[in-house]
Amino acid sequence: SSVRQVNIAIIGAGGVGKCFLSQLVALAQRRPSPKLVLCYISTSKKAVFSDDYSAIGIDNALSALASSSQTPLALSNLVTYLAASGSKTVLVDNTSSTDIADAYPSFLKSGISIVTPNKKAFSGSYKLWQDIFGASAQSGARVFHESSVGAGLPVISTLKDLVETGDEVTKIEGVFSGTMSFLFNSFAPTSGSGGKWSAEVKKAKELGYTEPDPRDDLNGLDVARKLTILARLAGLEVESPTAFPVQSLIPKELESVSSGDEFLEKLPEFDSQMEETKVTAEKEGKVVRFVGSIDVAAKQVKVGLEKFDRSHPIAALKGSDNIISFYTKRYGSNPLIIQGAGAGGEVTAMGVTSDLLKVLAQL
Ligand code: NHO
Repeated sequence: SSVRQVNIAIIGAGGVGKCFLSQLVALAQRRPSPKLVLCYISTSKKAVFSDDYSAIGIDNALSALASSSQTPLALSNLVTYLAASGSKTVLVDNTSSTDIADAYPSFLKSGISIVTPNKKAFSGSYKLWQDIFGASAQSGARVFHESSVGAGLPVISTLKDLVETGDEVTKIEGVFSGTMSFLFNSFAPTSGSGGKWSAEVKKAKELGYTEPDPRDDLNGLDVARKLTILARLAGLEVESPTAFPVQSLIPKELESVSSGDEFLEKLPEFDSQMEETKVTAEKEGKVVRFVGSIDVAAKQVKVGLEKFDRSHPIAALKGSDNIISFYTKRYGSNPLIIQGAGAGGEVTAMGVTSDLLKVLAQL
């Protein structure tokens, strides 16, 4: 690429954002050209930037944030600020904010490329999806979101390759949630008895697998968002992640508690419900798992609990692994399978960093 400098703006410095920053430090050292200039970084409360876009040291960005007294720019002002820098610019959205997702078309129309693990934009309304890719086609700004499904696993890029090379995807199925995978692999293992449901949920949160509020994983919506994204890439005009059947694992009584912490506190009172589901499967010699599937021909998407033989690849997953099977015309009855860690800061950030490399190659 002939571009000599690319400006980077980062929103979000939590579990994924911190890992992304350390991967960006290493990337800037390995690849001196184009020069990567961090010109804006913010969390929900603080920001660091200057009117002349001078470089914020990437390796000091977190301490600069901590000691900063600047507040984040309003999104419309951020678009204006970034668009006026005179350099190609990439926005890295490491939040799960809907407001930021809704602003993607504005960033893209102004020529600002986007890389993100945030699922909200791509699993929101179908209109937002069309606005995003329409704006990108119009301005030439790029948008990549590999980590919105399967963390760093090459799920979206593989599906795009299948579709763009003219294969016909008939079915996609698997375990799409690192949290759900971890929970069921440890709650209902193929051998041994497993732990208490509520204790495993707490552990998953401590390990950084869950969404900031674990209910966003347990209500099935996180998986529904991922399936919405894949279904759309496979050509289905899915209106929203609530437009198909999704099973929630949140006890009715806890649906309306105000905070994620209060939810975790009360969850042990409901352990018997999940225990019953597990025992029912065991009586059939099976284990229970939380899965999603897309039947492309029948235009059917669904998310929920299913029972599997202990020898089934879905039953035999380990840790927080995801498994995604693509059934296509070319691959016939032996699906193309992608498997590996599907949650955690480093692997999620890897997807974001590799997306950034793709944008850099195309600028
Ligand atoms: P955190 O740790 O809560 O950090 C969020 C940061 O964004 C904070 O710095 C906060 O101040 C900032 N922020 C929030 N709203 C803001 C706003 N309006 N303006 C400015 N700043 C704002 O969240 P994470 O864990 O770092 O996650 C970041 C994004 O990555 C989320 O969109 C999340 O969905 C996505 N993501 C995370 C993971 C993961 O493993 N942690 C995965 C994929 C995507 O594949 C993973 C996955 O799907 C996990 C899922 N729970 C599963 O499968 O179990």
